[in-house]
Amino acid sequence: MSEASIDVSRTAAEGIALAARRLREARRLVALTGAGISAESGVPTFRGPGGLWRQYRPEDLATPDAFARDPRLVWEWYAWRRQVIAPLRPNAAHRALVALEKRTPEFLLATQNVDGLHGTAGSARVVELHGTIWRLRCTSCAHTREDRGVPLAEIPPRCACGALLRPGVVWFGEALPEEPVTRAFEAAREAEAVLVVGTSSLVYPAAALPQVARAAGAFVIEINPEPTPLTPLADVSLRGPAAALLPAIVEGT
Ligand code: BJW
Ligand code: ZN
Repeated sequence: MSEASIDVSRTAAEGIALAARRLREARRLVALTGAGISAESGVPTFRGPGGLWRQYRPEDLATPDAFARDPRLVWEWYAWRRQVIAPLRPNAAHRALVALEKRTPEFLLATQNVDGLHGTAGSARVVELHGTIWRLRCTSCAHTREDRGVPLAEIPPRCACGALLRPGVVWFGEALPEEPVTRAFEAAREAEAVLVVGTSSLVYPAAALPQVARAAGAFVIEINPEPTPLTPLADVSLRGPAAALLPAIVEGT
């Protein structure tokens, strides 16, 4: 083994120990998760190798204009994703966040994911910043409904009022749901540490959450196999998959 590789592994071990200590000491914690935390469960990420955006253009599928132009095409994409996600199970990273929540006095998990796997794992203090793929919302009246049916009974699905239903997710150019965002940013301003797992840190306003926490004095821990725009701002950036690293820093505390 070269000297360089010995150095790298020692740095990684030190990073894990430091992250573990800061998580153990923090009484107020915020975790921000993205698609990468569900990657090892089998959920496709958006960007990067095999990411959803490599095959599809977001402007064709994840915008209000796209839905207005071709609701059937957009619904076929969401119906396919619902079918992919439905049988998938939470992984060790989701479970580590449940353990962290249980032992931390003030904890909030803000997720950008629409797959619902944090809830399935048992996380209770969760806000879904980009909504959920398991809720349908009417484009005309106030009706919403939880629907885990796979496949959907009709595409595109319709409300009893006759109007189209849409996926209960947040598309580009749409405002995020107010209450979850307010809760997340308030918690970020109060947090002693913020744990950022499996996100490219490219999509705003979610990407601003760790920046806000850091400006208010929080210790920033990032877990990601790749560097991101957040990496230079992080106090510890651990390079690797969440399902291995997250249990290590939670159980190592
Ligand atoms: C692993 C791993 C493993 C792999 N372990 N890690 C400022 C500047 C420029 C633009 C803007 C700005 N502020 C707002 C904007 C516009 C826009 C935006 O951010 N654009 C940028 C792309 C430039 N934002 C918006 O439009 C937002 N709305 C808004 O700002 O509204 C303003 C408004 C106010 C008032 C009235 C009206 C409007 C809305 C954003 C909605 C995003 N929606 C999507 C789709 C959701 C529905 C669906 O699922 O179909 O959300 S886009 C997509 O990206 C999805 C994700 O939640 C989001 C983030 O992606 P994420 O989670 O980071 O995934 P990836 O794939 O990008 O990254 C995965 C990462 O995991 C990688 O880093 C891997 O390395 C890593 N990884 N394996 C750990 N095993
Ligand atoms: Zn309706």
